Amino acid sequence: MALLFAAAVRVIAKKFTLVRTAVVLASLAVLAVGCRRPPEPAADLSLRYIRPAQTWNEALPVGNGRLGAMVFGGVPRERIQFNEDTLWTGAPHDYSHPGAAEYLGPIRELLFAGRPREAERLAMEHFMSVPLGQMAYQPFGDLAIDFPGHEAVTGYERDLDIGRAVGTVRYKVGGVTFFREVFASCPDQVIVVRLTADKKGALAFSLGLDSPHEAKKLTTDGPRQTLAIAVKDGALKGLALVQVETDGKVRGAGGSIAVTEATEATIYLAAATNFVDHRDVGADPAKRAEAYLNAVQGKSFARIRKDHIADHRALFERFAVDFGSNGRETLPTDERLRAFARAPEDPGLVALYVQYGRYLLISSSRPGTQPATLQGVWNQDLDPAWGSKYTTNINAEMNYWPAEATNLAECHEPFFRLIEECAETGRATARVHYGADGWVLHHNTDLWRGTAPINHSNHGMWLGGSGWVSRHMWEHFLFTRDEDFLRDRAWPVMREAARFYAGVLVPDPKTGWLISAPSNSPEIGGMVAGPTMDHQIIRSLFTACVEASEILGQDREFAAELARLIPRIAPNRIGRLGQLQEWMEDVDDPDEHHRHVSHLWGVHPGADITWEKTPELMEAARRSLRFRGDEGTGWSLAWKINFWARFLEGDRAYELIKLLLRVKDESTVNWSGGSYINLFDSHPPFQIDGNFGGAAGIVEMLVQSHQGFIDVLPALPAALPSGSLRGVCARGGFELDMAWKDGRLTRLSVLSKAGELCRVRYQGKLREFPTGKGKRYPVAF
Ligand code: FUC
Repeated sequence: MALLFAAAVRVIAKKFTLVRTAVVLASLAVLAVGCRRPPEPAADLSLRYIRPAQTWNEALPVGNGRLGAMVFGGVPRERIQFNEDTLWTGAPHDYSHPGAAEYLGPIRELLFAGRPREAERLAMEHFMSVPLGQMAYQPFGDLAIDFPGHEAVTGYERDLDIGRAVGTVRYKVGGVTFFREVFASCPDQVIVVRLTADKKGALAFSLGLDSPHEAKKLTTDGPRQTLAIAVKDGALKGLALVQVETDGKVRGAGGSIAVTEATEATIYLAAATNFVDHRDVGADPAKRAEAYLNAVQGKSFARIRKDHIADHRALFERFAVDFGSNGRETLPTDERLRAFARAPEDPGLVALYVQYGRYLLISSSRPGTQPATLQGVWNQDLDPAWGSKYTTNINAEMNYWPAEATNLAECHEPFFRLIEECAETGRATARVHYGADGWVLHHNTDLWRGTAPINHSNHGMWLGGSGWVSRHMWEHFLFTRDEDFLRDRAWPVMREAARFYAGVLVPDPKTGWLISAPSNSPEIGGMVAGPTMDHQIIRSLFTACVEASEILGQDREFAAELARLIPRIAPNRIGRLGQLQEWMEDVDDPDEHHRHVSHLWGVHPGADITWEKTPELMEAARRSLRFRGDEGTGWSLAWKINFWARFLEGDRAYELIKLLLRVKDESTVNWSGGSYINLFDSHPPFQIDGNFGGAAGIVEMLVQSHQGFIDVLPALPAALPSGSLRGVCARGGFELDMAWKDGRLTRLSVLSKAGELCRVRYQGKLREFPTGKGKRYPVAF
């Protein structure tokens, strides 16, 4: 093989110029690599279609955490709409409202006097973020590729193989097969488009960059094109570069690069901005983009592709899920979704949804990148829904629900960094708005790490954000038992978040309980004193702090103070309808079908309300969820899957899965969730949280570990009678492999990564055994 390869290289070297030789070598290397490539992941991990995307929500996402692109797969024009995760409106900025703290007392007094609308008005004048809103995530640009003569094509297919993170397009024109591959490489930090024809010299196309930003400048120089842009409202600038390598002829002129008489061509797209961090925008985008592009010049396409696939698989293949098949995986994904709407028996689609959530997390959140926004890393609008920011009263957190359990803890990292940065900026907000120590995050943040209350005091005053996000760092510790992480990163964040709440809880004049005020119960009921959710979050944070201080042997006095406060915080209460009260007053409306179900936080993602510990509260919470009903936006449906999983009602949870997989088109305007045909979650519009929350919820039906033991198949629905899971993580530093058949567990083994005592429960039976680090244990029931 090696000899043949060398001989071929010699022959070819005589025939072609140096540049062309490099390209041909690269393609030979593809063949060589192809021979040695390990077996490909299961082929049914693909989304596939027999038509190009007509709209953005039909296009297919690729991403490397920093760069994202939506691939339309069009003929005769391909559109690749791309993003870079640090391109936002705005500039480094402190959003605090000077003098706000003076109004905290008066706002509280109005609330306690039963005059909430006046309290809201006073807060609007003196207590809100400056400016009132936060900044928006921006699209970067479009790469258009035109294929003259490709109007009438046959045998068209496009797909996205989420096991390898490669999108492909294939079709024929006049007997010639044209093939495209697109991926976003994390090791090489470029988006790569590979074009081939199976007839020598038959490939011809022209390409050009463009951008929706008004301030843009395009220059073409031979095989390279440069697009420089600047956002309208803010300090951020971007630079994108495309470079074509081909065995054909290349001519760059005017706004485009034309390639003719080619058999293959590779397009590299690099992009960067001047963003360094939330305080610094001093980088040089051109230098950065050029460095990315220069770094791939000496590397063959085959090598780049191989490294990309290996990098993706290293994360993706740590976890596997199989629910069996009914043969529908051969259908195009849009037809498959429509078939599911008619007959929701497609266990393979449910498994694909879990893996797609993991694919999206790997593609939008890698160490060193920004966390996944409301749209991950994918957005085409200058004015995206809710700024495509980070809403912390559910959405940003939900994005990270699958991270630990589905074995993608690294992908959690960007969120940890955001939390640490908000812990910095939130210190100013705590001081300026509350005269308090510690840090606070209200219901939203952005690239600049805004932490003050935004939009309107009837929902933006909610102060639970810092408590909820801090829990993510604690959860990472619970899953990994990584004490270094707990000491160095989680503890400072958790402790200072707790310090803020310890400083601002106030006695309720009516009941004497410590409550949070002013606040909101997201996003219903306007400004209130003492929403149930806040108390659940604060209690859970304080409890975690007491435990962490014990483990670390640090800050014991502070922990003791928190321990004294815990029993004084307003408890969960059961109201007149047998419901879990959402507020201090028993005013829940059983006909309220609001998408937020915040007072059930203690059921999920919190862990204080369980059938074991607090069955009456669990019953009341379930009653509240029944009142709220099933319908909701995508993320609301996803949360309800998790709730029903915790209520141990698998069939009920499956009803919500059906709604989440309900096929949606662009014309959907009412706020009921579902899936677009590219499986993006529909809020509507597209919002990625439902993808992540849905994936996490399906796993929560199969493995739970929030009660001090691992519960196996706690909410298995009749619709998933047989299946297997590999590499699913549980708290305590455990990783499980398991299978079930006809609704019964048939195989279970537990890998212990931290050497802790293992407690596993199946159908009420508990097994308990000590473990050694790195050892795997079969468990029989
Ligand atoms: C909150 C939710 C909306 C949406 C937005 C991003 O305002 O109530 O449904 O998810 O965040």
